[in-house]
Amino acid sequence: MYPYKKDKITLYHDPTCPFSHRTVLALKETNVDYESIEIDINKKPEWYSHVNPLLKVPAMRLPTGEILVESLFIAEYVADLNPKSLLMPTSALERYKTRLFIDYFSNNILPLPFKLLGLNSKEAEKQKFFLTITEKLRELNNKLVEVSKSGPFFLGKNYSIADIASITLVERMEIAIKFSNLSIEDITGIDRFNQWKSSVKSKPNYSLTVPTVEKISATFKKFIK
Ligand SMILES: N[C@@H](CCC(=O)N[C@@H](CS)C(=O)NCC(=O)O)C(=O)O
Repeated sequence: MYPYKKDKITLYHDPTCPFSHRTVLALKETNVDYESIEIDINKKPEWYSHVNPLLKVPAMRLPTGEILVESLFIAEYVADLNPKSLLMPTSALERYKTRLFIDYFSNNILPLPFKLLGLNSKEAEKQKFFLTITEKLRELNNKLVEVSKSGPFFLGKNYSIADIASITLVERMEIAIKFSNLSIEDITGIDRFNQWKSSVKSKPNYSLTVPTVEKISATFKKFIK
């Protein structure tokens, strides 16, 4: 009916998809042995509707046959499989802060690169929207400072799903900004954000799995108006 590995987790993902990338990072960081099945979202195989009727990636099949969807919930499930990884913190307060941050990020930062790309041909609106991005980055910087002043990760010394959930979209934001002939290099007041970003990007599993700028830029076509 559809391909899967009987005795282990099977991940269906498109390596150029930021949501898929979250799940790959969680699986690799927790050393879960899994089967990777790459799906090109522009040419989904017919059988994929049996994996996820919503036709979205990522999706993850458990050896029991159950299929999990939604990248954040998959990442949290994977973190729970290996609590020692501390990808999901153990303290109730840190778990709360992690979830609150991811919720803030999803509602405030995640949509920015896609909105920017939508303004590509409207120069004045694009410049105006860049001011919003600048403000939002400062706000994000302050959220990072609030939780840990010294970093380098969201929670401080421990890398967690808060980092995994946000970095793959920050990567798209940086590339969308360059693609729009704008630059965040001169933005002041985002030192903690810059420290966080370079620390998360220097995790070996991140560099091993991040798609090239060219591959990410190719996914922007459908957002450009
Ligand atoms: N909220 C979902 C979003 C997943 C999503 O939108 N994935 C995109 C690819 S990045 C997709 O599969 N889109 C379907 C399509 O383009 O046909 C998650 O976090 O897993």
